[in-house]
Amino acid sequence: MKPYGLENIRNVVLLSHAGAGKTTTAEAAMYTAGAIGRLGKVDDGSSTSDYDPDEVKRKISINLALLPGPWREVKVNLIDTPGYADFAGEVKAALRVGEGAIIVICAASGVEVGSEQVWGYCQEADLPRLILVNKVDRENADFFRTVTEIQSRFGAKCLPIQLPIGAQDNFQGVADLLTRKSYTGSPPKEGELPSSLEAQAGSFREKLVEAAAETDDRLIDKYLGGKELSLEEIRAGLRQATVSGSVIPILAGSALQNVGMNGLLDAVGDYLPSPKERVVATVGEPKVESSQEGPLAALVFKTTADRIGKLTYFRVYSGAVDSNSQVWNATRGSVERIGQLFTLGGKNQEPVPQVPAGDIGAVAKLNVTATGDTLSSQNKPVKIAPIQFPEPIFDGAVYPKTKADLDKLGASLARLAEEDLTLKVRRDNDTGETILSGIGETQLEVAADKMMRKFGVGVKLETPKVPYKETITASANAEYKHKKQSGGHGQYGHVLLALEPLPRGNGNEFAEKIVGGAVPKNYIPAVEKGFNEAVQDGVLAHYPVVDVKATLYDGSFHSVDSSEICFKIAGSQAMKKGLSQGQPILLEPVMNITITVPGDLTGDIIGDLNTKRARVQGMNPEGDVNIIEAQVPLAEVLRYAIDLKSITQGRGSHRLKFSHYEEVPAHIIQKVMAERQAAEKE
Ligand SMILES: Nc1nc2c(ncn2[C@@H]2O[C@H](COP(=O)(O)OP(=O)(O)OP(=O)(O)O)[C@@H](O)[C@H]2O)c(=O)[nH]1
Ligand SMILES: [Mg+2]
Repeated sequence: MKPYGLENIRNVVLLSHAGAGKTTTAEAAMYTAGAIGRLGKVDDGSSTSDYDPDEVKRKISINLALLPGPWREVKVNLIDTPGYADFAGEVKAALRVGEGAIIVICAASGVEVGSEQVWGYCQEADLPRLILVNKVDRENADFFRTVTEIQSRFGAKCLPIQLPIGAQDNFQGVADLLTRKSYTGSPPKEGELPSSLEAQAGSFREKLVEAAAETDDRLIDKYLGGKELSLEEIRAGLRQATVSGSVIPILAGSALQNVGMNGLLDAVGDYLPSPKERVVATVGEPKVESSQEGPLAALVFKTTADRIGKLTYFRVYSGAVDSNSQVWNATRGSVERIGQLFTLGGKNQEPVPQVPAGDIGAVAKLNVTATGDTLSSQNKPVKIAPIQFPEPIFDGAVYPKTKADLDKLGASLARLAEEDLTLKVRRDNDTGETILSGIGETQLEVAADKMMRKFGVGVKLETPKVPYKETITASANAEYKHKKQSGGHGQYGHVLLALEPLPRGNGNEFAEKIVGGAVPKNYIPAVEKGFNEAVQDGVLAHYPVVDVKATLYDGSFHSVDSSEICFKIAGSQAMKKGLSQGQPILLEPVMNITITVPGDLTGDIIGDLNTKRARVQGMNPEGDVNIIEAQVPLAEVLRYAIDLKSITQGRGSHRLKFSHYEEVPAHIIQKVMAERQAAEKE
């Protein structure tokens, strides 16, 4: 592709509810633009952007993908994103580097939860956008019903600039409201506006002309004076209105049948902003000016890792990155060597000598650079605002399948977390499990598949264990005498311990008040060792013991047979006895949970919380949503992300934070102990 000036680049993010047709739209648009030679399909795994084996297998998008193509005088960089909520991190990254968006809405399903979600993202980012009402060819599709629904949810500023000709199995093409031309078939044949659409086209067109006129005093005078605006004037007005967000043009099409894509690409060029028209968000000073001449400023927005190495995706805002050069990573304060640059079209890499301002490129094998970093020049360092990724809310325990898998587990998990910044890895010291946290179950399953495919590491994912603990509720005195006479010299250690419960959260404490050397000073640390060993392994179900104080107050010794090991054994055995006598109980972690849901779902959420032993502590309505605060045992919410999704169809969100340990109620204890026994047998 020839080099393009800043004004002639469009970085456009495709967004939608899962499955509305983003990938198919990207495919058809790039085929129409001549950037790809063959029209691939998601359903048979041949699309350009869902090329990853995980995507082919599941027939959904998982990663953002780039599809650049020339259209008229502009270069369109389409950025296809996943619609599945688990992969929201990719959407956030894509949004950060686009100047405009296309929201795809299915003409049969209408506005869905995910449509509202991505609409919210665009509002937050103040991103100019188009709406494509896709799948007009489908059974039950209705363009006009969908437009009414869009307008009632998102406002009357959403205005069709096209109408479909026919619908469902009789869908033929689209009519342009401004030019009054029709485009039917694939590839499209140009014709006149069908007379059957005349009346509707007239009233929709009037709204567009009015919206265009309102952007400019001269145009509004002309319009109110009853004069016709020229096509150029209407387009210029609509462009300004779309860039400022006061109009959101709606288009119609069927990506699957490759119908309506010319109009879509035209609209991208005509109405969406170029890189020059958007302010670059930076951290502090200096600001970054979108320009080809300025010092380098580029943001790394994605990193992929495999056995061979890393591939880094970056977006240039100012200056240019050259192949085989050096840049300054301003985030790390370090030089980075740049090898051969590429532009990407799905998985296809095309080597290029330079990636200029406004454009997107990739480079392999960077040393220090990670997603979110800014590449700049060393004498004029700048920092571009990093990407805000969603926080992980769903945990899975990762178990290696074999010993060899165990050895490579840590390193390969670290690589995955480097690729996907919504994945976090930690070790739970209480349960000894390696915990992988993310946005949802599917994301973790994909991560497990990737570990096998990319690094050859086999893992099983399980629901994390609850870190139960044990404690006592009554004081108890316990005595243990360890005495053995076996041949040579014997073994002797004898201690008396006083156990008492401590308040929750205090931890364990060991004390001694030996008088008259009943236990010699040099053996006391050994008794404490025994104590420490015993509290690792409770008497109820082998969980760690907490909040117990033991005081060594008496004992006896033998001048020949006593040894440290004997006193350790005595200490530990006395503890075991004492714990059994102290009316032991099981403790479980209780979490603070904050749930945000649309107000009308509050009742369902509370009903569900009531089945989960939760205590609701507050409700704070804020606009349309209700924020519910509660305390709930961890054991009940290990898979809450999944429950919440099914109760709210994805319209809720939640956060969990550890609060404190609390006694497990009697009717649950038996269950926990039985599970523990079963697990230990295994
Ligand atoms: N009838 C019809 N089906 C379509 C059209 N566009 C896409 N589809 C089908 O809808 C399904 C989903 O299409 P995709 O392009 O994968 O949708 P997506 O939005 O990229 O999906 P995710 O990335 O997983 O969110 C596939 O089976 C497509 O063949 C269309 O215009 N008409
Ligand atoms: Mg897709």
